[in-house]
Amino acid sequence: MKNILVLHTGGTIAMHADADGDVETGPDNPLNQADFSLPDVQLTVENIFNLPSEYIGPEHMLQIQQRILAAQGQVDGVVITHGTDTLEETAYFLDNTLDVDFPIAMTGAMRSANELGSDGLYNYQTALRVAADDQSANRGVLVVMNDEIHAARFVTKTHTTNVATFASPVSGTMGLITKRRIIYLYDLVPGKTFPIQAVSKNIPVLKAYAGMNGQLLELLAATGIDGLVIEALGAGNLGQEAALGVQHLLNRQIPVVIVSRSFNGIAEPVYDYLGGGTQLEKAGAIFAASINGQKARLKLLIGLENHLNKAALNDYLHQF
Ligand code: DAS
Repeated sequence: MKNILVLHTGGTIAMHADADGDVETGPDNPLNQADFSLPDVQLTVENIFNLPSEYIGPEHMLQIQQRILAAQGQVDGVVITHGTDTLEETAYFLDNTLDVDFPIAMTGAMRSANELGSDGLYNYQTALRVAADDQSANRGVLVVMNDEIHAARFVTKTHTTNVATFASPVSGTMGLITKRRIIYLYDLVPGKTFPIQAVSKNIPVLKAYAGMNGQLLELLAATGIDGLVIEALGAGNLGQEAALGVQHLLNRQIPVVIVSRSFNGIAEPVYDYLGGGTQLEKAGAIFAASINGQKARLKLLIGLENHLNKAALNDYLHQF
């Protein structure tokens, strides 16, 4: 018998559409009336929140992380149901701060409980199957949606409404779910994890664009932020004025992390001119290889909360 802890947090999977088709939260999570059972699986269900995931922040992620840590030795797996808008961020936060040997599977829905073609109950059942499968252990946090399994490290929401919204552009889908099987296509080298007790750092994310100047960067340098993530152009480049703005932050010892605004690929220092990645790195900016801005922000937050020095922060953020 596998004992699976289920943590419901809210999101579309827990919502319903009203007569006008507007999707809203309700007092009871429809999943609590889920009418299916899995052989040899016993569920312990907790409604930890009932929030649209736009309302979920690092403090909520920390609460989920602490609940899972407290369950060690008592459960064989965890399923978290969550809104899809920030699901990848909660998954990534947990993937970087939990070192547990049981599976953690997150899922959500793109259509609410009473909409035609609702995907919530189906995704919930497949997430339970994945969490109860021995193959799913020691793979980090998994995102299970639409008969696919994705690693928290690479998954991202790619479509505003499509049930196939979650994809892993850099690595590809990690696993497939059929009516009878759970199939893993590859393993990942385990990533480094850190403990975390607080999530107080103020770290904005800025998307670069053609003609961006240094004004916002200089304002941010003066406001006392703890770090900044820039979704830079191409492989990790900025215009000349923006590069000078970055220097203001670095001069104040404020860490600046560079990712790419491109949907796919690896950010790395290539171009050796003012604003080019090579000169940004020489000036002290840190490149985060394979992740998007929202994930780099959480990684920098975890690194700063663990008081990592520049070299350790560099290694942690460079980690693929
Ligand atoms: N309601 C949004 C959210 O909670 C979308 C969703 O859940 O799919 O993230």
